[in-house]
Amino acid sequence: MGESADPPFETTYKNLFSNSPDSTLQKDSGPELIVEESELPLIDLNQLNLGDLEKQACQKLIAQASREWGFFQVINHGISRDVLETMRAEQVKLMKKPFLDKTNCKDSNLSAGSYRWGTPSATSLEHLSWSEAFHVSLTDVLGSGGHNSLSSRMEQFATTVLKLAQTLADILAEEIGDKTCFFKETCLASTCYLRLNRYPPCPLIHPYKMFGIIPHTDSDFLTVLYQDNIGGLQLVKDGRWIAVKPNPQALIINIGDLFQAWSNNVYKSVKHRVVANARNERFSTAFLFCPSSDTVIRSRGLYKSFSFGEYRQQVQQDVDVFGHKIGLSRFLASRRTSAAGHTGQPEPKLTLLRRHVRVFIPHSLRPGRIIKRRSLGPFPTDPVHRRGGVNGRVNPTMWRFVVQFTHPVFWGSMGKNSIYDEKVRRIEATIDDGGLALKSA
Ligand SMILES: O=C(O)CCC(=O)C(=O)O
Repeated sequence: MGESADPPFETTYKNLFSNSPDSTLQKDSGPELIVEESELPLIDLNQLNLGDLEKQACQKLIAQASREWGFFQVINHGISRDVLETMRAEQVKLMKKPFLDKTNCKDSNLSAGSYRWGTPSATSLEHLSWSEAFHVSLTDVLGSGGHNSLSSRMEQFATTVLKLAQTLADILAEEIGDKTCFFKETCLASTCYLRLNRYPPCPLIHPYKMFGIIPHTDSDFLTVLYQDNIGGLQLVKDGRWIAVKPNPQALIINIGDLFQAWSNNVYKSVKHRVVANARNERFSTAFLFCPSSDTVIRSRGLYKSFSFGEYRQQVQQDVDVFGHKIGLSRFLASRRTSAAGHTGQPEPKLTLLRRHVRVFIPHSLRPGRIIKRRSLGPFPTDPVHRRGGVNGRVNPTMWRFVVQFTHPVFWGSMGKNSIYDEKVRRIEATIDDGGLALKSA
């Protein structure tokens, strides 16, 4: 009998299934994931090659869709069917390998840690992504000279899609009055990523109650997505989730967090998710248009300047501590103006009350829990979290807990979340008028 290609979702997450109230498993309850299907704005990029009028009209459509939807589809995008289909064939071959070979990145020449599946920090079924992916830095595949067909197909796909991404980014910049070389200088083949996604069928619970990928925004400038025709991608439009109808001729483009910050919120990085499917597996390939880590993203006022490296580190820290990404709101300039001492303005007065504070121990950092580091951790002095990416166990005698202030007035001195390490088994927080006392036991 051949070894299974599917990750062991059911055994690894059995506690989530058994802890889930029966109601979550039933059809009529749990998150409502069946939503109305809609056509994304469809833009014919051939218009860019015609006269000035057609070109300008096309540029305006791209900017309008990025402002109003954060998502659109393009046809006549210049990526040949052959490049797309051969990429997909190699992706399918890779994903059909035995699970253990994928976890070891065996035979694929990809860096250890490229393979991800499920959601290690999930504490309930609503936090679980029923999918597996290779998250590939293009430095792993560039100049591969065709040393295996997977690398050479990825290189061919990525270098072609990069040109499309640069064209779109330049248009979006020009449409907000900033004709710039910024994207050509900072987003290079070597700084971008490919994400090869597979969504195995999910026969377990009522499948349309399960996420293939949980709701998120992308942490890049923009994403170019090549999906098959199974469907399942959904996004938020005007406060409602809508389902994207697959179009086999089109590539999907979506704005990421960096573009939202860079454009000072003109273009929208919109939440999206994928819904699991009971019968069919689904594949998608995402090209993530990213700058180098030290590139500074300057917004025109709404956000403070931050480097891409800082952004990613903050996202990773939030995922470790809270189990989910917090994203751009971490970098709002107004946070700085409310911080003590930065503005010279007196801090608004507010008495600290019970409702302004939450004290908790993040599930992902419970004592003894095994964690797998993927990148530079937020707590570099802790042996588990030191630089370089190691697997380890959270120190079983040391508890990390978080005091979260829910009102920005208190963020000045402490930050929104203050993290403490204590040799304790119990934390008690006493909040009296104007004061917070933490007692450990
Ligand atoms: O598979 C899709 O349609 C979306 C993929 C996605 O959101 C991601 O890879 O972050």
